[in-house]
Amino acid sequence: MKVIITHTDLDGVASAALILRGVGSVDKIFFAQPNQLYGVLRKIPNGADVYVSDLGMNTSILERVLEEVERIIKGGGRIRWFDHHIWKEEWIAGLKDRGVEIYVDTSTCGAGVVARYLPVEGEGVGELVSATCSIDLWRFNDWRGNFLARYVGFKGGAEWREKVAYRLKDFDGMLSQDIIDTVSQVFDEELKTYSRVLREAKVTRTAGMTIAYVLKKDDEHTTSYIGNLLLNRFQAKIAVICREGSVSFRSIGDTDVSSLAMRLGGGGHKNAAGAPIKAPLLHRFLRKVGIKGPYLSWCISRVVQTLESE
Ligand SMILES: [Mn+2]
Repeated sequence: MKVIITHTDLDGVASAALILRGVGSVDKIFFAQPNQLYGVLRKIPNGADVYVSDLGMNTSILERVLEEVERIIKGGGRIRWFDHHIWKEEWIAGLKDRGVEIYVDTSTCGAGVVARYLPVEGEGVGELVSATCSIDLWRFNDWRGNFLARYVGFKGGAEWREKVAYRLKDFDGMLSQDIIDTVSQVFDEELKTYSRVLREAKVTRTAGMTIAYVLKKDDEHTTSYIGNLLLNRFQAKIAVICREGSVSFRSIGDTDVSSLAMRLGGGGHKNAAGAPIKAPLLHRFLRKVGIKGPYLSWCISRVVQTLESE
């Protein structure tokens, strides 16, 4: 059995597309958030041929992930892991000890790591990597990335993402009419989201920094744009995007949010990171019935406490 486990965003989907291009086809593609990785690994049978991409590690899942990869490999399986997030040396060593072939390279995006180390070559590969890194690394230097990120974000769910991965497998650098039409629909919705974010965002100050924060739904292709919007509009050092089950951080320049995320049990990059969070049941319930205030206050107070406890 051959499977891909990858992140849910453009980088994850593009990584899957490049793996498909490199290996032909697979039996199943799992799309996961970092905190869902362990749950997915548990479902993988012994002896499977597994490709993991664009998914980092964090201390809260490490031990359980090690157990699962050991089980899969001892059963005759093979695991190749491609990532570009910040890893501790001991995490890499732990996986290598269990036989995982791991490639971590922070100089590119997840799709770039797959292309470089699987490796995958051919027409359009460099273009797909460039467009993907443009969004994922916040370079914004390849306009096609803006289209592809929205194409991936058109619908939630694994079915759509898998369809996109197979479509991008043969990406030749051109945007098809189908992509352009889908993206224009997405963009209309997005503009509504941005106005809502600016209406609902709040600002707090701690440790001499302005922090802008907002609550948002689970669709995540807009996270970086919302982060950028909050940082700019409120002249904030850190933008905090709270959602059900997780929180994302964005910053500019020297402000490092990856250490903040790590202290909350997550991880990421210096200017873009995230962590799992679990609010008390009451707050989650109120949020579900449309009373968002307590959830957002709880989320930002967790972040502020963590920043102040440095
Ligand atoms: Mn990525």
